[in-house]
Amino acid sequence: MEIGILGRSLCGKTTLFNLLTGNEEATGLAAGQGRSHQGIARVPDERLERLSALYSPKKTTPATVRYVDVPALPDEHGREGALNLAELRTMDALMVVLRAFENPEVPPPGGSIDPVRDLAHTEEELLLQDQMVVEKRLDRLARDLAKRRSPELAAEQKVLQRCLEALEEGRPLRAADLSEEDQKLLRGFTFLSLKPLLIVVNLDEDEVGSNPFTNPRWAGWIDRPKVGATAVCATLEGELARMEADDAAELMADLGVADRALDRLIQDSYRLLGLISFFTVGEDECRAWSIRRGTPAVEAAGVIHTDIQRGFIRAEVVPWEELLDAGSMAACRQRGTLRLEGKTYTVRDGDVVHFRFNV
Ligand SMILES: Nc1nc2c(ncn2[C@@H]2O[C@H](COP(=O)(O)OP(=O)(O)OP(=O)(O)O)[C@@H](O)[C@H]2O)c(=O)[nH]1
Ligand SMILES: [Mg+2]
Repeated sequence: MEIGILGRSLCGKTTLFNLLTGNEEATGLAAGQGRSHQGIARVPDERLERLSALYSPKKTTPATVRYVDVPALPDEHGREGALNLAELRTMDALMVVLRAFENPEVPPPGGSIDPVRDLAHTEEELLLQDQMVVEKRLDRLARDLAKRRSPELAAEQKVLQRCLEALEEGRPLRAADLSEEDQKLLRGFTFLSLKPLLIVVNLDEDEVGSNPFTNPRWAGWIDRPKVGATAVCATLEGELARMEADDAAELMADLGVADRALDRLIQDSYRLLGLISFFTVGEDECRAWSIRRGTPAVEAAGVIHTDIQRGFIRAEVVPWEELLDAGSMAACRQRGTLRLEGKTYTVRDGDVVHFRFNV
């Protein structure tokens, strides 16, 4: 599962991407018009940490999110170009970085700092792209339907007309009222405005700890379906990342910041992708595995190994809190809280699972 990072030039995309993934790509004006970068972030999960403290395993493996830092394309006039939309089409979700920091060394696009304007600018480009794709397909459909009757094509035309209406009204497809079936029909178009969107405001150092979204100008942007919103100060996060844990905690206390914005950002990304985690535990490894909400046990087994899926006998399941409370899987069995589940059991977020299989 991949999240594409987009935004106007010099809003801090690469800076944030480096912090999220531990990559060390060049940033700022000196980076020039870059190419895109890929990297992986570990999803912070207190549940896994606590399970790991119980088992002291050789290895602890968290869930991950893959980020792709997609630079704006250059144009003939200067740095600020069109968004690199072709590359974003294959992403599962988008993260738009909006500049709210002052920095005299790097001029902001549009000549001033205005994150709401920049979001509108970005969303407009996504809508325009989608509208072009819809119109082209509708033209084609009209021609084909004039030649022959086809219930499938007629159904597609109907859904696309609704999409066009939404787009013309300035509504993204993620906010259009589309059924599961409609969405399945639309999958091949890889519409950009249909993808879940994480709005990230890159705060000024002076604004650390503040919530920019209380400003009424954000109304209508953040309270939409499949949209997440969070604020972060990339500079502060960079400093915290370089500090010892004690010093970082002290600085955060001084600034009145309760949690690590970067951690929250990764967790929000994970949620936006529609992912949940189940755990496997043991002396060798404690590990978080990613599945979509609603995944049956037999498919969850397949995420670990196809052999386990093929030879699935049953799943032994206990919620993570119960395992911590009892102290071991054996103790859970004694207490009667370890459940035996079959192939169709829907795995829940935070389940600790031991699969019995036979190959
Ligand atoms: N003061 C301040 N500067 C920042 C912050 N975040 C990023 N910068 C600076 O802004 C400049 C641009 O950052 P980048 O991360 O390269 O921006 P970008 O969006 O990747 O830029 P392009 O890829 O060229 O579009 C760099 O010089 C960063 O050091 C911030 O929170 N505060
Ligand atoms: Mg960049």
